[in-house]
Amino acid sequence: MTAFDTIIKGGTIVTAADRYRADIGISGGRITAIAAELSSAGTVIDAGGLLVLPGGIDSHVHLSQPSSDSSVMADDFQSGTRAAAAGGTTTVLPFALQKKGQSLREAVAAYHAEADGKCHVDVSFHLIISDPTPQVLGQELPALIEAGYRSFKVFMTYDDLVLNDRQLLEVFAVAGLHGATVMVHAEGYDAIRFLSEKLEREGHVAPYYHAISRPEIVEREATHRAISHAEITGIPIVIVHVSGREALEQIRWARARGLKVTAETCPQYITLTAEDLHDLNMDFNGAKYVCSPPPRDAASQAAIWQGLTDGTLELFSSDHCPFFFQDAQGRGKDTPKARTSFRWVPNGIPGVETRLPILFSEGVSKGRISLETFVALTATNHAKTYGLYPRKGTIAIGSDADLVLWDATRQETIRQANLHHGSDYTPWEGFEVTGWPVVTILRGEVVMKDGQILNRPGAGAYISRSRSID
Ligand code: DUC
Ligand code: ZN
Ligand code: ZN
Repeated sequence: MTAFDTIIKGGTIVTAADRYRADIGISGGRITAIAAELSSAGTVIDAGGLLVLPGGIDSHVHLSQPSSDSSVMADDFQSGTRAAAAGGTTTVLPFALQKKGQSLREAVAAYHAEADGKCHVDVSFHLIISDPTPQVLGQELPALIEAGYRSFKVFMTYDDLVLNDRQLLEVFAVAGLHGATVMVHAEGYDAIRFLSEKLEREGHVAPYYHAISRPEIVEREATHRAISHAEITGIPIVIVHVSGREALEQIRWARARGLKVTAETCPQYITLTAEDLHDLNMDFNGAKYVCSPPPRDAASQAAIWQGLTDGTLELFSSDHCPFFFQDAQGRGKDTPKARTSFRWVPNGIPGVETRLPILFSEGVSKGRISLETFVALTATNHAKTYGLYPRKGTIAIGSDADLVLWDATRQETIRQANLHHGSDYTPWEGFEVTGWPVVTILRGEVVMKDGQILNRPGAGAYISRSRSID
């Protein structure tokens, strides 16, 4: 009889609080011992010279999500979770989107059917509320929150998703009553429409004008409005994909008032700028970078780094929203219709696989953030915010043995050819990083080793969630 199923030997453990040399004993998929020296296991994984981090948690991922136009997501649950595993992420939180007129339960059932038997890593769903009917607010949503769907996203823009102020307030009130967490896409619908139509009238239709149609002020106004609605209804909120200084100022203002506002940012806001949307060769390449909010400028990137280091930004997610660039069936970003206006370019970029290396390299390797902050931003804070902690997001006795063995010195160049996602491009083609995941472990089983995916689709489980930790 061996004492453990697996021992991770000789690595440096890093959590959001500390770092130390120790072995980890795993039995039944959970961490059952942490000690200076452990022996007696079925499998011993040598982590000498490596960091042992909690597996990444990416709490903002879109998979198999339908669009109102003909574009189709480049990742389903199989390819999206394969890419997550390859990038050192062991839990993803995609969205179950309610279409207008659809019952929320029906939407949730449809996403479960999409995910069942396909996932390489663990999965839990946020809901997207697009049609807050009395039935949804009074019955479906409370029942689903009770059943473990403890977070949902609302949109302040997009024709098929936008909620008006009254609807936002109603939804926030239900969240408050039943203890759910609300994520807000804060960009103002009317301002975007006004600016987009003006740009189109002026003949400014190239992808670059996507960024001009959604300036920081549009994000700032909506962030302020969302915060005010949260104050009126007395609920905590999460402002997702914060892109720059103006929204950050609103979040700091809210916190100074004692409001519980959590903020998320993404790799695109520390590495890309609006200039990337420029079609310098008239090849429509700028569409590859069209996402919302759009990437800003160097000053905004500096503001985001400030927010990451001073604790204003607590979540670093990918907002993986993968489309094809050029797809023979006309389902990607580069279509005849999209070439008539930026308005028809699907909004979103792939990033679940590259999130951790980009933050590690730009943050830890360049000395901007500590290892502990890296772990907090990429795993622990997600688990706490969305009710997965301490089962996930840390390295502790009793936690799921979700780990990533990390080579802090390995230099890599991000190349589409080496990635595992379904998209036909990466916005970070040629981007050089220092720091790379070499082994990903999900509940004690090796999922990825040296870029090879080793578990079967369906090994990833659906995780029901409890209330978040304040
Ligand atoms: N919002 C997201 O959260 N993801 C992609 C597109 C968008 O607008
Ligand atoms: Zn959004
Ligand atoms: Zn998103």
